[in-house]
Amino acid sequence: MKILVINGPNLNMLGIREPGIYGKRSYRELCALIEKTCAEKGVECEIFQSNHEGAIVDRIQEAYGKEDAIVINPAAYTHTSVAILDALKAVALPAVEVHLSEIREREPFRQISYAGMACEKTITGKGFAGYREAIIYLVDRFERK
Ligand code: CA2
Repeated sequence: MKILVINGPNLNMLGIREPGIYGKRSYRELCALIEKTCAEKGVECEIFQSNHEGAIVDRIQEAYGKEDAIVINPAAYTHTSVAILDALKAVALPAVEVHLSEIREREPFRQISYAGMACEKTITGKGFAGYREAIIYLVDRFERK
């Protein structure tokens, strides 16, 4: 099994600013946790981060026929991007949406998630642990099939 983990704009800045919302740990530490979780579960993973909406759409399309599942934190594009929603729908891979913060308790503009409409599960407000939970969920789902 191969899992694609996609992180959207500014998540590469983790640990540098806004530790009160997103925590003190760096993006490298997040990648290390993702890789460790995948290794523990015996699955391959690829991590992709981009600040560009079109690059994220391209990477989702590339997953078709290549990866088995997607974990996605589209960051700010969560709340704006119908293009990312359409790409997720087009490839129709099982996907889980992750947010570090509890978006439901934040500003009104964060209350809509377009990408989430194409995801079978959404995990919010659990910090880095949300990625771990998403990976375990997708591996268990794959193994049940
Ligand atoms: O809670 C999440 O994971 C978010 O997807 C993070 C996005 C935000 O726009 C979403 O509403 C919720 C923002 C990621 C920006 O990350 C930063 C990292 C360091 C410093 C500033 C921002």
